[in-house]
Amino acid sequence: MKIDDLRKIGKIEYRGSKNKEKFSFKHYNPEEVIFGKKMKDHLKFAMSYWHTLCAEGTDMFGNATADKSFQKSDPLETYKAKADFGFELMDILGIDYYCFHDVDIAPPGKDLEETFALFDQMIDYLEGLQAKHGKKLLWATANNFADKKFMNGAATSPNADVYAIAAAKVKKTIDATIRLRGTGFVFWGGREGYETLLNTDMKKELDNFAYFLKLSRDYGRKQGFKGDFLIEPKPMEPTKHQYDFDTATAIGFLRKHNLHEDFKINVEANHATLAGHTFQHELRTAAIEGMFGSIDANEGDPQLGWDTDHFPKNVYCATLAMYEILKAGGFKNGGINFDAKTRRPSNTVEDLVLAYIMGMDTYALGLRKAIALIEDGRLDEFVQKRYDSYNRGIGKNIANQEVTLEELYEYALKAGEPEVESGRQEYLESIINQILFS
Ligand code: XLS
Ligand code: NI
Ligand code: NI
Repeated sequence: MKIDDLRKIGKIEYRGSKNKEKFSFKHYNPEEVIFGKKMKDHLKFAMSYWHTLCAEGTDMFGNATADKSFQKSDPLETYKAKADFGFELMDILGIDYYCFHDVDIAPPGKDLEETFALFDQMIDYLEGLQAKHGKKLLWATANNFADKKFMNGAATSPNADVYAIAAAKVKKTIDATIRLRGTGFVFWGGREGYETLLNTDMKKELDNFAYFLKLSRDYGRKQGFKGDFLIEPKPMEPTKHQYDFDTATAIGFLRKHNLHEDFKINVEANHATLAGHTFQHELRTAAIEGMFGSIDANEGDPQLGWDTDHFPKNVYCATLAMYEILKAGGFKNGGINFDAKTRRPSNTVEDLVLAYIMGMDTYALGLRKAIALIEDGRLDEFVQKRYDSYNRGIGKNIANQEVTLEELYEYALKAGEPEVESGRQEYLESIINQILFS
């Protein structure tokens, strides 16, 4: 890939939904004020460093299809060229934020010390680019899953030296997050789980993991990090079973270990479906616990069934996601990170730009439609009415938690057979279609 190809495309502008110019936004109009805020502030789009600037299209059966060396051979120069390309890509798309793993931004050294020194040089470089291009760090994370040493886990490794190295990488990445004024720090536990219980002390692993999160939280707060620590749940892949299985599991774990004040959830769409949930379910679960933080926007392929990280195109799903997000009060420290990659044969700079345009337009349209649903009011009104029995009489006592089991017993004996009303699912689904397609 060449930066000149990016410059040839130039800045992507909003041209409205009828326009056929492929390098234009059809729905995303960043400065437009809707529902009290600019679209860009509702959506807070972020570029994922790993998919965009590092991944070259390899899979289990095939070699790279996209060259991301950016015409450099020296390792440090290559990583600077990656960064240059990334910041210009964000410029032409009008993306204000980015997210990275420690290993995405700098080349590895011969040992940990040299690796950290190279990392520091690249943090200086990124700090310069942020100032030059007016970009911000949404979140960073430590990649404690790819290297061979993490094959049995990192914070859940049976090997204490591996645990220490994982902790050192987290410390280094928290320091970088603070320097780059990032508002989030993510833990995604790709190897924090097990392949078989036959070799696993699950209790020890979970306790060690909780302690790891506590140490990281305490260190970050001591250094003045004011943003969110985030858990990104995923049920499986690469491990057979991941401990952060889904949002409810992660929240239970955080509460048990008294970490819930500092941690929130980074919900990924494709991880929700892998866990057998909808994205909407995961967002609602986080929101009702006051722990909704950020999202990784992507989608899976229903026929494939793993974390394929497609760029999001499903407006139905994006609408329901934005509906939940608006109802949760919108993003504060979080945003929409495109944890997504183009398909392997979509291997040009043009493909990358077109994929981001589609993803951003999908969420922009989702936002517009979610607002329309809220303003329409029929869904809210229906749900409110459906639970109306809790606003009076015995229902009110239940809602206020002012009733005994004996009182309910007496009441039930006198109440007679209740008239239970229809859930009206098909009608409600038709409202969504009406809002989406008219
Ligand atoms: C992988 C995860 C990963 C995290 C960051 O499935 O989505 O990309 O977002 O480590
Ligand atoms: Ni992710
Ligand atoms: Ni993922």
